[in-house]
Amino acid sequence: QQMAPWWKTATGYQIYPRSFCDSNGDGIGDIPGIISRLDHLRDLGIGFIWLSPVYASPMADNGYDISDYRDIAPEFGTLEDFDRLVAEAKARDIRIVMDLVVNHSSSAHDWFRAACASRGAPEHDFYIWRDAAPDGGPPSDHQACFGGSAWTWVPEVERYYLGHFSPEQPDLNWQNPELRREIYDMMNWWFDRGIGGFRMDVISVIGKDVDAGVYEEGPYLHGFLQEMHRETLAGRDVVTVGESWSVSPETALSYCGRDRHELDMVFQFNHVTAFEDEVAGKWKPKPFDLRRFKAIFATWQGVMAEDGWNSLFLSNHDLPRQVSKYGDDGTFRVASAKMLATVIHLMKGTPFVYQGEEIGMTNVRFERIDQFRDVETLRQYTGKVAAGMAPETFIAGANENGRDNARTPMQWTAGAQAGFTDGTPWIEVNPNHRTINVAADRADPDGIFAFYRNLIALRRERPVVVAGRYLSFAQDNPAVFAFARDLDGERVAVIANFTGTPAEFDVPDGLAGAGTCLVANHAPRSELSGRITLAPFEAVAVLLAAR
Ligand code: TEU
Ligand code: CA
Repeated sequence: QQMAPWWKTATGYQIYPRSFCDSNGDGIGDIPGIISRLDHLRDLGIGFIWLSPVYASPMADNGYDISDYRDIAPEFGTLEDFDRLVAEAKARDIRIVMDLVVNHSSSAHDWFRAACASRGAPEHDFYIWRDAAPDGGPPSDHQACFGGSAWTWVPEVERYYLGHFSPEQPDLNWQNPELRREIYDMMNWWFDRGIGGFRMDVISVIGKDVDAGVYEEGPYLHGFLQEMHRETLAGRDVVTVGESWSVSPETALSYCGRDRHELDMVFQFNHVTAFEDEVAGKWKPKPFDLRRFKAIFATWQGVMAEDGWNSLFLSNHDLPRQVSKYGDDGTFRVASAKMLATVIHLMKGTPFVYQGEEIGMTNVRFERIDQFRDVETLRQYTGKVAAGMAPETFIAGANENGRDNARTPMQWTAGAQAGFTDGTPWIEVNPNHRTINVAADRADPDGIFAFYRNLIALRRERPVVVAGRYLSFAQDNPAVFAFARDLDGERVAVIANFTGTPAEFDVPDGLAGAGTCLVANHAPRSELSGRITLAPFEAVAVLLAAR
């Protein structure tokens, strides 16, 4: 029997370095700070860290704008610090997965500087240039993700360049083979330093056909990914996760099917975008509907049943805090944080925990625009308020769905600045750190951290959690998420109440039986049968005795 690769039994943990732990009092989290907290992650039981970008960068988008792919930003540390992180993590059985941001570079990259100086420079073609429209305006009306035109005029070369995200993030021209060679060499350089893989930022955009107006999942995408695999990934024991906001159940296996030789898995956002407005996006959320949410997960579990592999997450550095978004960050904060974790961690795939999630950190409530730091929030604010939106309305939306919710500092203690820094943090700490913090949660045997540790250990120890077939139940129930996992005659039944009120639930035949309670955030249950009453946000998983 073939052993599952390490990344199928491991749980990932995402670190947003700027907000994790500051070692030198400048208010910015850094690599020595991460090293000082590795024992926290070892205790949690994770197998790898996805490290958001630590490369040299002017930080227009907190490192998703890279000016040197082979150096570390001074505020985060040095290459020696990075090597030490890899070694110290390895000593704790943790691998370091880096963020690969190669759809665009920073406008401060040497390549871009050369590209702007002359049309004749070899680097000019590393970027995407178009002539002005006949009226002198941009070549198309394509809008940048963070607001405004995606095209910026450079007088020296008398052309516009594409910045699909922002002008500080000029898109790299993947059509240029020398550019691709540079990227593959750089990836190999990091692999040779001992990293465990890459999370690939907006990878579905690299194959774009700009003149056809096709940005997502363009015609060149899979050719590039297959070439990248041949040139860097083949034969290495690493993990790759491609981020894609456009990937669908129909296209998913074209990235991670076993015969594709591209990626191991994708981060897909169908469960996020389903509740966003088609035009206004996350700034105009739709009401949550558990039936739709369950159907999306069931579809993805089905797509990856025999081939490919799912990544499992509700949170990252671009999303609101999951307990605020899908649970209850007031009365039932602890119960609902555990309930959400139960559902995600017991599906088939590789779960990703976002820093602070393991102690139930919540959204923050800012009152003034000057408290926000995120480039997307600030640019959208300018655009939307200029178009007539009331500032309070925008701020309410940003407090609900904005990216800074995930970026307030990690709450280590109840003390000053949550123990994140001895100085002034680059973004305010959430005042609720006085009650919600690592020290308090870890001191509680019934805390959220202890619960996550149990879930993560279950995945390491029980093959049914890794490889079991996923079966949906009670799909029409608007309050309860219920499923089973099956492997070699073993069945785990999972039942979760997604609401803050008690839920009557008729246990379906497939989930009924007696056995061992593996997970419970309420009184443990070892028997499931007939009509049961689930407490608010109750979640339970029972390993049913053979039936
Ligand atoms: O995000 C991809 C992306 O499309 C986001 O802009 C997303 O639409 C937005 O965050 C939703 O609010 C990746 C990174 O995760 C993000 O942090 C970067 O800003 C972005 O790429 C550009 O590199
Ligand atoms: Ca620092």
